[in-house]
Amino acid sequence: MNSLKRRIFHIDMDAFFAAVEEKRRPELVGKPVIIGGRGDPFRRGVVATANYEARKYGVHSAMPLKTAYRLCPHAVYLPVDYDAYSAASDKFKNVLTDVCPRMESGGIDEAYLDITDIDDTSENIARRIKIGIRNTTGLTCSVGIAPNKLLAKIASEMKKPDGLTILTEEDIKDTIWPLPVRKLYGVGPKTEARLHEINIVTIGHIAGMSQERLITEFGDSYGRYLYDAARGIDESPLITHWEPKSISREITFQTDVKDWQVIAKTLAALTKDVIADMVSNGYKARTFTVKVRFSDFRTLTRATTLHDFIDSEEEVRKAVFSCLKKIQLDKRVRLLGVRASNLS
Ligand code: TTP
Ligand code: MG
Repeated sequence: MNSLKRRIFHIDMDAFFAAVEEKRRPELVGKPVIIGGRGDPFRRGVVATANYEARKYGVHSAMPLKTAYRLCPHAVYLPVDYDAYSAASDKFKNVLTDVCPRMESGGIDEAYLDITDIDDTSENIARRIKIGIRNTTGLTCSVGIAPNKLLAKIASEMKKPDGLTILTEEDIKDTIWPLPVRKLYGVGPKTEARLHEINIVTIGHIAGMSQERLITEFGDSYGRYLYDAARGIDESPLITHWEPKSISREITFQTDVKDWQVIAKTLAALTKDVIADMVSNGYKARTFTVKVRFSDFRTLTRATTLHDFIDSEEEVRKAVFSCLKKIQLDKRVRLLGVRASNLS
């Protein structure tokens, strides 16, 4: 039985935006730092995050900046630099996929790993992850380890910052049940308010309710979800990659083209590449789009949607050229593109 149990990690970066800022501006270390809006507490905006220093004053995410200023006027206020945080996010996720390719991104600063098949102890893997992230980004993270995503996410929050928490099914009663209902993934402010109205305050209280009662209160699927979740049951798999929504190719000519023959030949070649991509990935498509950008950068797209999903060269080529026919080629062409979407 034990060998069937999954080992799921949830990794969550500590005070993420603030930590990235502190890393590149060491003079901030030790000071309260609040990131939000344009970094001006006198203008509209909310707190994206605050470092742990600022949290001591009661500042937290989603709080209006002017409230934060009332609580902590001497903090350093900084604007949100999304590009910097997303670069750091890519780096830490690369560390994770190096350790274990079965990774699901949970957002800019969090991810799940399914390490069930990796031949090492959970503690060793966690150590490697923490060291890897520290070496590549200079940042710390907190790791939760559990038999499923639901418990792993609760676990990663339990000892922040730089935490490592392992939860097993045996811990549910003592560790999970005393927590407030909001700590259960999927319970938002509305459900919390409704639960409070019926005197349900902790996760344990939810676990004390019958499935019928939960279904009556919250509907069939959400009621069932709450019944299982309160017991730490979650079979949901990691979603480790996203299916492509479309397959496309485009090309910018070295010099703008007027000759219809060249345009047609190029379009045929792009179409062939798209078909090869579709076939090798096992996709058929129903919608085909041709994009033309003229020398003056005016860009036109024309699409055609068929009744059936297709992948044969003849049919796809026919669909693509029917799109091209709808475009009046009255200027030199700078860029040409083909896209297959509506994939199955
Ligand atoms: P969190 O992981 O919720 O927060 P955190 O990383 O700042 O702090 P902790 O150590 O408790 O994990 O969110 C990650 C980032 O997402 C956070 O740094 C800023 C951003 N964020 C917002 O912009 N608005 C929000 O309301 C929240 C909660 C987060
Ligand atoms: Mg975080």
